Amino acid sequence: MDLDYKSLYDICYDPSSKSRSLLPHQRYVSDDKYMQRIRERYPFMGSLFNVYFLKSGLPIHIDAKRSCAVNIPVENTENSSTIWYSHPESPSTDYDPKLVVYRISSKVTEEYRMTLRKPTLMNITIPHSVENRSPEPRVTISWGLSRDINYETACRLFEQSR
Ligand SMILES: O=C(O)CCC(=O)C(=O)O
Ligand SMILES: [Fe+2]
Repeated sequence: MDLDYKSLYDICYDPSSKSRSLLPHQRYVSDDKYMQRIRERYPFMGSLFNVYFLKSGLPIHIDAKRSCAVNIPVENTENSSTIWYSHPESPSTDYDPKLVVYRISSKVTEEYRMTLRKPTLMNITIPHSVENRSPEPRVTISWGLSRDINYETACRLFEQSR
């Protein structure tokens, strides 16, 4: 994805868009010309995206209502990690309506960690968390794909639209 980071930064810091959204971190693509333009090129992107200002991070979770998302670094991701976990049996989950995720309380094992430095397609049906070690908020856009598109299909769609 070839992106204009100035536009994305402005979207994250636009105070007016918040009042139109469903939850504080959610935004409508239809509210922003630039996001609409990206969606014209990648029509399989969802109609909502999340703007995350994370202080310490996100708990271990799998996402509800989305199977994969493109995460875009906007500010201060350098000192943070996205961490992926495996679980021995089916995990016990608690729905968190504020974050729209299932928090995972059962035992998991860290498998992989990465620092978000460029737009990255993530399989968010696998347990994951975010750790921000910086004192400043970590600002990102997490743009889910249309709900019925799984990770393998998403990889293929991006491959085809190059
Ligand atoms: O910001 C990240 O690295 C991942 C955020 C997340 O949990 C998600 O997009 O589902
Ligand atoms: Fe997530």
